[in-house]
Parts: sequence; C-alpha cells; structure tokens
Amino acid sequence: MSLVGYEKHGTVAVLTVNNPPVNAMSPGVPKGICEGVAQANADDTVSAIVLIGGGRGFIAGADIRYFSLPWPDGEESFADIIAAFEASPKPVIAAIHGHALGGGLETAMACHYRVIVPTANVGQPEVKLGFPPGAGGTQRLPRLAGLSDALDMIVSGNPVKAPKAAAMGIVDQVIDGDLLEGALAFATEKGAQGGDHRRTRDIELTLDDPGIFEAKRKEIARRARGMRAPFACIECVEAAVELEFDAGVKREREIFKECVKSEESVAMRHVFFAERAANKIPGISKDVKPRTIAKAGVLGAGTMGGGIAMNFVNAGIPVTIIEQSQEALDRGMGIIAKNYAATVAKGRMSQEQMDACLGAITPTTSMDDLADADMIIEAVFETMAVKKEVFTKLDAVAKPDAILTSNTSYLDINEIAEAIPGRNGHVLGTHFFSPANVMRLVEVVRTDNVSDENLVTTMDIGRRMRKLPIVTGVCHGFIGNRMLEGYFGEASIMVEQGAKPLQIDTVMFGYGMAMGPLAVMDLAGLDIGWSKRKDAGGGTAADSVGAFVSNRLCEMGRYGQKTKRGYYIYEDGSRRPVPDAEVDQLAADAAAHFGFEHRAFKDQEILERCLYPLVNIGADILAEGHALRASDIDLVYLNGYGFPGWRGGPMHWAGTVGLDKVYEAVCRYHETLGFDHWKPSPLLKKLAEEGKTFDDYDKNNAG
Ligand code: T1G
Repeated sequence: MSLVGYEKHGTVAVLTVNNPPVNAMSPGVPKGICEGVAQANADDTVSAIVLIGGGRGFIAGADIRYFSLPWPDGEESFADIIAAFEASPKPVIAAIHGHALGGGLETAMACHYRVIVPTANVGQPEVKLGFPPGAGGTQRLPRLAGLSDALDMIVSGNPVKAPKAAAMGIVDQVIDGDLLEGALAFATEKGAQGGDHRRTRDIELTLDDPGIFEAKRKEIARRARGMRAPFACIECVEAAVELEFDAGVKREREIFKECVKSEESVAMRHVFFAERAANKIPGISKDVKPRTIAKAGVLGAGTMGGGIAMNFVNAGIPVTIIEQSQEALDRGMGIIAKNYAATVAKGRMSQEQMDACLGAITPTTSMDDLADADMIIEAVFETMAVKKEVFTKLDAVAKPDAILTSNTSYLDINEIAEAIPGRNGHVLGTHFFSPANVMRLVEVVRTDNVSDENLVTTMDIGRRMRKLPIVTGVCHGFIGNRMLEGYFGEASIMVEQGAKPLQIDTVMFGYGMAMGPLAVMDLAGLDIGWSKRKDAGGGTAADSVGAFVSNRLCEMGRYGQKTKRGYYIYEDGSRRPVPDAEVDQLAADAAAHFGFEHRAFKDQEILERCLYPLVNIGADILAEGHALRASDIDLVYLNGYGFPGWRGGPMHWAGTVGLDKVYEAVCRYHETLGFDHWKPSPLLKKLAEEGKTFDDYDKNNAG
C-alpha cells in the first residue's frame, strides 16, 4: 500500500498518510505528499486539497529513528512538502485527529488552513528529544499563536488540546462529528472562494514584550540546568522576531543541526525508545492480555499506602484501604484528603473531582472487606515477619484469583510467596517510590512463580496509574536500591576520608543530579539505614567504613531534615543544607577510628566514585537477568533517583565516557579501596574489551 493515498471527493483531492503506527514522516511519506499535491494541481476539476492521517492520528513528526540513520539520498523531506504547499495555487487544508506533533504540526502549519476534532492535540515536543523544531515550527507557530503562547509550547514541548489550539489561532475550525466530512465541507468552501489563500509565512509577527526572551530564560534556568535544547528553542523563536522569514528558517535549521548531533539529544532519544521498550517482556506473547481489575485493596494507610490508594483512584479503580486501628485509618485518610486539597488549591483539580476521588476510597479496619478485591497491595511495616503474617491473612480472605503484591523495597518476595504456596502464581512486588502518588517509577518485581497474565496485568495497572512500570528480578534492593548502596556508600566513605559533604553534593548537583547524595540521605532519613544496620547486627549498628559518621549522627538523634540536623544543619523551616563543623569532627573521629589520613579530593574522583558503582552494579544486575535490558536500568535512575534525563541514565552515560575507561577505574578503585561494589563486573569487563556500550548490549540482546 502506498504511504500516501490519493482520492477525489467532489472537487477536493484527499491525501491520506498511511504509515502506521503513528504516521511518522518516514522516507516515502514526503514523496507521496508532494506527488499528491502535484497531481491535485494538475487536475482542473480539483479546487482544494485535504491532507489527513490514516489510523489513529495525523502525523507524529519526523521518524526519530532517522536521526541516527542516513536519510536516503534524493528522498523528499519536510522542506519539499512545505515548498509544495506554499507554491500551490489551490488551498491545502490539514485535517487533524489524534495527534499533530513536531514535524506533523509543522506540516499542518505550512498548509493554508487547519481543521481539527475536539479530542486531538497538537504540539512541538522536539525539546524533549534534545533539539528545537527543525521544519519551520519556531517561525510559523509564533505567527499563528502569538509569541508568548508559541514560546511556552516550544520550550516546554507540551501539547495543547484542540479547543485551546483553536483559541490560540493555531487551527481554524474545530469539527464536531466526522472529520473528513467536516474537512471536505471546509475545503469545498475555500476552493470555491478563489483568489489567494493566506500562507502562514506571510503573517506579520509583532513583538509586544521585548523582555519576553530574557524572562523565559530566567523562568527555565533551574529546570533546564545543564541542558542546551530549551535555550536553543528560545534562540530560534528570537530569530523569528529578528530576521526575515527565510533567514529565520535558515537560522532555526543551523541551531537544529547543532543540537541533533549533541550527546544531550542522543541521550534523550535513547530515553524515548527506552520508555517504549520497557513495556515489552521477552518470552511473553502479545496474546497474553491484562485482566480487568475492577476493585483494589491497599493494606496500610501510611504515606506509601495512602499514595498507592490514590494511584488506584487515578486509574479509575475504586479501592478499599485498611489500617489496624480507626485512629491510624483516620490519620491516613486525612493525609489523602490533604494531598487532594493541595491539588485543588493549585487549580489542577476541582472540589467536585476531589470529592469523587475520596468517594472512590473505602476506609476500613476489617480485612474481610478485601474479599471482592481483584488486586491487593500491602504497604505495611518493612519486616519479613510482618509481611508473612499479612499475606497469610490475605490468603484467608482474598478471592482465589486476586493478585497480591508487596510494596517492599528490598525484602525477598519469593520468600513471602512461599508463605502462601496456594497462591504463588498471584504474588509479586510493586515497589513504588515515595511519594507514591507523585513519583512516576514503580519497580514490578517478578517472582519465580508469578503467572505471565498476572505480571502483564500488573504492568498494565502501572501504566493506567500513569506510572512507568519496570520489570525487576528478586534480588536485594531490586534494581534501584541495590545500585544506590554503591552510590550512597561511596559518598559516606569519602566523608570519612576527608571530603566535605558540601563538596560531594556540589559535584553531583553540578553533574545534573536533582540533589547531592548527602542531602538526599538527610531528606530520606539517616535512621532508615541505621535501623537496617541494627537489624543486621542484632541490635547494634556496626561501625563499618562509611557507617561510622552516620551511626554517630543517629545516636545523637540527628536523622536529617526531619530532625533539622543530619549531615547538614537545616535552619528552622528551611530545607537549605548548611555545613556543620560537628560533622567534620565526626569525620575526623572516623578517620582516627579507621586509621585514615584525611586528604583533599578532586571533583573528578568524587564523580567517579559516586557514579561508577552504579554502572558496575548495574552491569551485574543485567548479567544476572534481574533487569531485562540496560535501558530499563537507565529508566529506573531517571524516574526514581533524580538522574538527569539529558544524560540518558547511568548505563547510557557510561557509554559516552567509554566502558574501557570506566572498567579501568573500577579495577583501580577495587585495588585501592576493596569493597564489594568495586568488584569488577564480568559483563562490564567483556563490553569494555569488545569496545562496546550497554546500548550495543541491548541491541544484541533485544528482548
Ligand atoms: N518516530 C519513530 N517512531 C515513533 C515515533 C516517531 N516520531 N513516534 C512513535 N514512534 C513509535 C514508538 O517508538 C512505538 O514503537 C510506536 O511508534 C507507538 O508509539 C522536523 C525533527 C504519537 C503521542 O516527539 O509522542 O518531528 O514500541 O507507544 O502511546 O521538527 O508516539 O511499537 O516499536 O508512543 O499511542 C517529534 C513522538 C519528532 C512524537 C503516540 N515528534 N511520539 O503515542 O504510541 S522530531 C514526537 C509520541 C520532529 C521536526 C522534528 C507518541 C504518540 P514500538 P507509542 P502512543
């Protein structure tokens, strides 16, 4: 089938793009469109041209795969389509449903007119791929929507729905009813009116607020820290004001080409495809469909349980939430109500919507009320004994095919499943990240016996919750927390060897992490690690290297932000970390205790000793099969631990450093420091010797 169909309806020629699944502008599509325009203009019985998408949308933009592949020589591209439209004496009308994104919207804006169905959305998401629009979008969108709205759309990359697009002037008419019918009526009328038809490029652009660009730079400074693309977008829109149209298009093209080659863009395109690969589970056929989860249950109404209950409500699933006492239940429901009220206060939810959400949650203290739940998630106290007790009770009340999951962050879920052997095809883990109703990541922990159907159903529920579900195997800490032990471990050890907490955090913040490791430990609470060490040591937390300072701080009741003191001091009401000489003294005590010589640290050593353990441990997790692909590990770090998206994740980033360099450093640190997290991963060694990256590994082991 041709990639672009041509049909006459009355006096209107209809060009239909057929390039499933999303009508990306792959090679052959521009050619088909140009040929259709030429055919229509050569036919005297044709008065107008409609361009419409087959399948689920208009055009999803350039074929992203071709930024890493050569475009076929001589093959038409966006520029040819746009030239054909603007030279056409007959009006060209874009008929939009589903999505018109990136080059799709740019193609539509090069048409003389645009009509759209109410449910469609339009946008320039290119910035999320690390570059500005590259087919005139930064020059045409301001002419249609005005500078301010266009700047917001291009710099944020967020789409707008049809009614707003109409109000902004991006589209000419919203079609209620059948899109093609509406488009044909619109086109017939335009075709009959004769005369010239306005070209977007000829619209005058007015600059009402000269300070608009500086203001935008200031507005995005924190969010876009370390990135180039958002600022490149601003430069392109500035060119629309400063230059004649064609010069502006040329300037946009120059900036686009510079950005598309950048490591930032390669990383962000890696993330785009990684997010889509994460849905695929090798060995499970597409015929295994998710079950319907009509009712859910959550055990525990603490911070995590409450957040998980809200996630079910967001997925449109009524949920019963259980606590042991009415007082704990009321407290939990109060937190949920407060969370919703905060959203209402921000204007992102109406009071009616909040009431409906709360109405979808049934609080109770009786486990019997879980009898009709199709999926039950426990978020109770994090000890194996309590988990086993809870699952045994669930075994007695839950319906036979209920999916039972644990929110544990590191306990062995296979062991929990073995406590109720009759159900272990229905037991797995769903490790949400706190706050559960905000953080996008959920690790779906695949137990040995969970059925494919129950695994696929849990992944589907994660997506319905608007989460990013990532399959992990059952190992200590799954993917994220297992790797984190190396990252936090080295940061803590370096403090005891003489590196100041502020230097470590400044280096990692400068790398692009949302927060430095010591500040994160203060935020999460030092007492979490302390209680684990006490559990492991029969009540005494061992003073192992890296734990000495943290143990002393916890013994002093300095758990971090929640006690206003941890590795840093937090002045009343402030979350700003202030260095504390008392911590430096504890670091000196640690050095004396272990016989260290305190020394100055170079930033590069701090960077390597924080990040390379992530890569080394990640490689082991991959080799053990506890992650399905390296890009899944990247997604865990991008969505659960504040790793900068424009670096693509620890595994992708290691490839930009060179795995040979990473491996050499891992071996060096293993010799000088020891510690398990420096034991060189055989997979890292192999890839380093082969001159490969983890992206190569995924390609060769694509599942
Ligand atoms: N190129 C190549 N493949 C694409 C693609 C694209 N633009 N968009 C989607 N796919 C693949 C995707 O990898 C998946 O593959 C399948 O299609 C379904 O996608 C000149 C230079 C349109 C909202 O950034 O936002 O134009 O996993 O699962 O949830 O200035 O796809 O099945 O093998 O996401 O229904 C700008 C990107 C490009 C839009 C549909 N455009 N796409 O969502 O399906 S740059 C974008 C999306 C550009 C111009 C510049 C979404 C969607 P597989 P999916 P969906």
